[in-house]
Parts: sequence; C-alpha cells; structure tokens
Amino acid sequence: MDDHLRTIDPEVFQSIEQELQRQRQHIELIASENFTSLPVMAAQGSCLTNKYAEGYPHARWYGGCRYVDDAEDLARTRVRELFGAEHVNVQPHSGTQANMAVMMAALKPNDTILALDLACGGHLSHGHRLNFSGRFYRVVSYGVHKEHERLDYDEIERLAREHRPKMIIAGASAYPRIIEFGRFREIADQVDAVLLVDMAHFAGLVAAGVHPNPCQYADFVTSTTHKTLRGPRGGFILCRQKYARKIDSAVFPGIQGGPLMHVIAAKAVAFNQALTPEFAGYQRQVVANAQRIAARLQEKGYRIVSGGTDTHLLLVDLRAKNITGKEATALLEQAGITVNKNLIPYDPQPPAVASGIRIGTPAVTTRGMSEPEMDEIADCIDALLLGGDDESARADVRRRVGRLTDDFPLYPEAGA
Ligand code: DSN
Repeated sequence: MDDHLRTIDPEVFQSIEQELQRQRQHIELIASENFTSLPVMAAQGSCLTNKYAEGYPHARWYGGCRYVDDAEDLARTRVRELFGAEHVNVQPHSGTQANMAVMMAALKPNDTILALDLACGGHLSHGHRLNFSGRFYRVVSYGVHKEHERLDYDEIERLAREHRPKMIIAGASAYPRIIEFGRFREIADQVDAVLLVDMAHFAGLVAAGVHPNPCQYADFVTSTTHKTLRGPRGGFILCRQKYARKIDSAVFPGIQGGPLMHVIAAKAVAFNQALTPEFAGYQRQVVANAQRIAARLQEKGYRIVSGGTDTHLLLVDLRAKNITGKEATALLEQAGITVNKNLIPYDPQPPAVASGIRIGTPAVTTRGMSEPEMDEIADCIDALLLGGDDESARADVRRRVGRLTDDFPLYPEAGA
C-alpha cells in the first residue's frame, strides 16, 4: 500500500502486505474485529504520531499543541454527540486502560467489584485473577443462568446484597443478548454501588440506536473504538459530570503519559462516520447477519448458546458435532474462515480447548455481505466441520470462500 515503505524496509512492508492479502482473502468472523476505513487509517498513520501532548486540550504540559488540540476537541465533541454523554475522555489507549482508569477513579485497592465471570462471557479486565483488576480488587463473579444462558438478574441482586460491592460491572465479550441496564441500575442503587457499563463489543450498535444506550443508567461507560464502532484501535470513557475531574486525572497522570494523538485524530474520523445514517443501516445489517447465521446453523443441528442472538455475535456449542472449539477453529482457518474458540457457559473443557466457537458479523458486513452470503458462510462452516480431514471438502470450501471474497472486495480503492 505504501511504496516508500516498500523501498526503505521491505521486510516490514512484506508483513503488512501479506496481512492485507490475508484480510482480503479470508472470511473474518472474529466478533471483536472489523475493517476500519481508509480515512481512519490515514489519520492514524499521520504526523500526529510525533506530538507529545500530556494534559488535555488547551491545558497541556508541552508547547506546540494547537493543532492536536483541534483533533482532540473534534473527537470529544463527536463522541459526546454520538452517545449523549455528560463528560468524555478519548485518551485511553485501549478498553482495558479505560476500565483501569475508571477503577482507579472510583475504587480503593481491595474494594469489592461484582462482574460477569470470564467463563460465562465476561472480560479479563473485569476481575480475572491474572489481570490487574483481579489483583488489586476483591472480585465476586456472577454467571448466566444454567438453563436459559441469559443473565440472571435475581441472582446478581442476591450476590450484590450479600457482598455489598463498591462497583458493579455490566458488559461482556461473549454474551449475545441485550443487557438490561435499568435492572443493573436498580441493583447498584440498592447496595450503593457505582455502575460501570463496558460497551466495547456493542458500542457501534448503541451509536446506531439498535441497542439500548447505557449512558442514562451508568455512572461510567467504557468502550473500545475498533470493534462494532469500526474505528482505530483504542478506548474511551463516558461519565457523569460529577466524575469528570476524577476520570481525567485517573487517565492522565494516573495510568497513562502522553496521549496517542494520531489515534485520537483517527477516533474523531470514526466518530464522524458513526454519526451518519449509513452507519445506522450498517449496524442493522450486522445484527440481521448474526441472526441469519444463527438460524442457518440451528437448521443444521447446531446448538446456539441462549437460543440465538440480539447483537453482532453468537456462540456455537459444538458438542453435538463431536468437535472441540480448538479443532473447529483450526479446520476453519485452513479453508480461509477465521473464528475464535470460545468457552460456552459451564463448559466442561478448559479455556484452551473450549466446546464452542464465537462468530461475529461486523467485518463481513463492512464488506457489504448480507443474508444470502450469511447462508453461504454457515453452509461452508458446516461442510468443513462435517468434512473433518477430507481434503476435497476443504478445497471445495476454499473455492467458495474465494468467490465470496472476490465478490465483496476489501479496500478496492487501495489497489492490488
Ligand atoms: N479480545 C477482545 C475480544 O475478542 O472480545 C476483548 O478485548
């Protein structure tokens, strides 16, 4: 994509070029990934990477910040408009950094957090024992209901009353259903806890109005920018005005130094794109596509965790097909379909094996694919998993994947 880089550093150029071809030639179904736009990549690859700008717009520790202030102001104004938040901070380098800043602002070490267990779809930074959140705070986990596999709000309430957490976290990385933020607010109020909603996975759906907006319920909302929101890699925080100073000082100087101004400029571009009617149409299609894959796989005898999806992702329980998540992921990759193995709720397998796969539709929808292609993708997945080691079945699916990726090219404006 960049001839100057090709000449100066052909080895790095080659790894980027090969990754571009992989993205173009594979069906990308990892629920947390997406293809950002060329303008977002242009901003992220810009000279703003050169600038140190500790502090916040118009109150920096370094000179020369006039233009990066403009970029950060644009990002802040646009994300506030997108989600209707009282206060925003667009500097977190990632979703985990955003969560870390909120915890630092709202908690003391060893305070209790109540959050969804990673094994039931939660996130590492919501209290996993190996993560900072599990090491600095006391963590009580809630799961999903064993039968319907949805959040069990009565059980969350019972745990909250028993453990009196200082913070309750709602949000997940592998939960396919809409979360009832109002119910979480009631529970948090009963025990005088603050409510953090981590909307990293479904932020794009919220922006488009196809998922409830947590801002009216939560004290703090964190997110990434690169999943359904289709921006550059990064994070941000939304909060009530009364927490603004604490949040800003928790991000800088609390846990970060200089903000990544090139990434903040790219966030501004992505937020602007997310404000368009086209983006709302895209998100509606993301959900329709996930529901279509779920339905097609169900027709073929696959069990979908919780019976379906309301969002951009689904979890497929593979036990009835006698294949593990690890094996399925490897088989699919050989034919150009990328997913990740994933624990299903109360999984008998360890995390590195897992009984399921997680499938997400943000990336294929960005390519322009819709229901007919989702049927074809589900059929390809089924053919591969049934085919096992059969090389001719695999070759046939590789051809079908090639037709799909040729018909829906990625970054055609960028040339070959
Ligand atoms: N790694 C992300 C995911 O796949 O959901 C969460 O940070």
